[in-house]
Amino acid sequence: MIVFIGLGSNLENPQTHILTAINDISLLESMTFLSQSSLYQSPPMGPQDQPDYINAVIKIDTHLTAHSLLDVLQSLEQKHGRVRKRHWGERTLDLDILLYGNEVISDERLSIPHPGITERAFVLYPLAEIDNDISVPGKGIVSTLKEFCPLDGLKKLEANTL
Ligand code: ROI
Repeated sequence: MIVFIGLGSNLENPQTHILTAINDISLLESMTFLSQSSLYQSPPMGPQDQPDYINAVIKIDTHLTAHSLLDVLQSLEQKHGRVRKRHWGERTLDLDILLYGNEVISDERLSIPHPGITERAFVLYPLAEIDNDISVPGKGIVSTLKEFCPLDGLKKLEANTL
């Protein structure tokens, strides 16, 4: 299954958290790393009294079910000492399953496609950088969705290495 994962961090050197998380994921035997977007910086969505976020999106291939993949990603978040201080507040590492093939999944643990995709520039622009033609089930094509989504201060970072 082709899967797109969104990464976000705004605590304790966020760029390092994102880059090491991408590296960790690329080393997992349960998935094949296919490609990644650039790193992006964006003002916080939610409470404004928190640092800017670093965001990126990666594309993988995996035989894991969406729920097994979520387990793997959540243990990686824990490994990065995930702290979540408040609702919509700062976090060391956030890993979201954005798209799981063309499947629509809705239960207590998962909402796929991720409900924020269409409104969040920090998800949509990195997705479009990987592939403009990605289809979001029930929503449309990424390049079209992007036209209706203002940048909201999103900036592509030039240096993407540690
Ligand atoms: N805001 C930005 N810019 N980037 C994120 O990854 C992000 N993640 C979140 C909330 C708190 C909604 N705000 C965010 O979970």
